[in-house]
Amino acid sequence: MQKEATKKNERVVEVFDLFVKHIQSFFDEAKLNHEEYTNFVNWADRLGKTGELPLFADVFLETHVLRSMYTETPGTQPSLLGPYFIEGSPLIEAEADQPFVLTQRPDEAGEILYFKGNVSSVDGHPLSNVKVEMWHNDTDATYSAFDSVAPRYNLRGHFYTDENGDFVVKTIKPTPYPIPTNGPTGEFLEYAEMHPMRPAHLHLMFEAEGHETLITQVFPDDDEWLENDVADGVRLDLLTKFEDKGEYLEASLNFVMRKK
Ligand code: MBD
Ligand code: FE
Repeated sequence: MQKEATKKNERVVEVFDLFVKHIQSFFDEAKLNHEEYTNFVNWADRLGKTGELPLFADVFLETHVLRSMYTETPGTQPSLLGPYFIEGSPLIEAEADQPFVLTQRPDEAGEILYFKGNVSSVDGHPLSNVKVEMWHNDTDATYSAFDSVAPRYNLRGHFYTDENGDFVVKTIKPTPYPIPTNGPTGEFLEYAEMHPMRPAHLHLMFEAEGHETLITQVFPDDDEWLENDVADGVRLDLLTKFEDKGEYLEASLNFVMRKK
């Protein structure tokens, strides 16, 4: 016990020292004067008080952590968890050969989307009974539980892959997402004359025995914001065609999980 606690504290101290050191060298490099320093602290205070700290971090920093972790290793590329995941989504069940239904409002606006996935391990064999968590936004571009009038878990749920590692979800097509521009995160975009858009995306999280949890996203391959996602979350192997079948759209992607 004692030993583990010491080890853990060492890691915290190591990381904290680096954090302070690098913020100090950021101040040096930016040649921040005292007034600018005070502005910075006030801005950070607003970031916290408005609840935008996770948004700012996930838009401007999260992709950096992911890229340094994974770019060279085989398996599906992870992408951003983002600020809009919430715990406690409903378990969605379905009759055999029926899709898992993510929409909770009978009149949910949007194009109906059937999304098919297969989950396998890096060694090639399919993974059955993988917990798949899925969430995405609606046609107003809002996420349930955040600035949305929809039920808390609308367009959110989890389910399990079948014996072949397959799953099919019935939902609606997600919408390109403008990050809020009226708060401390978006104000920089205006100064820099940058747009606030993320391409439309599905969020997915996979949990399987003996494997690293895979947190990723899926993007329609014709989205207009793919090449300049404000949060830089797009990876080539996460693009897929959302095929127009007349009454609905159909898309699919295979996911490959890394062993622990
Ligand atoms: C999102 O919907 C998102 O997924 C990320 C990573 C950042 C901001 C909004
Ligand atoms: Fe998102």
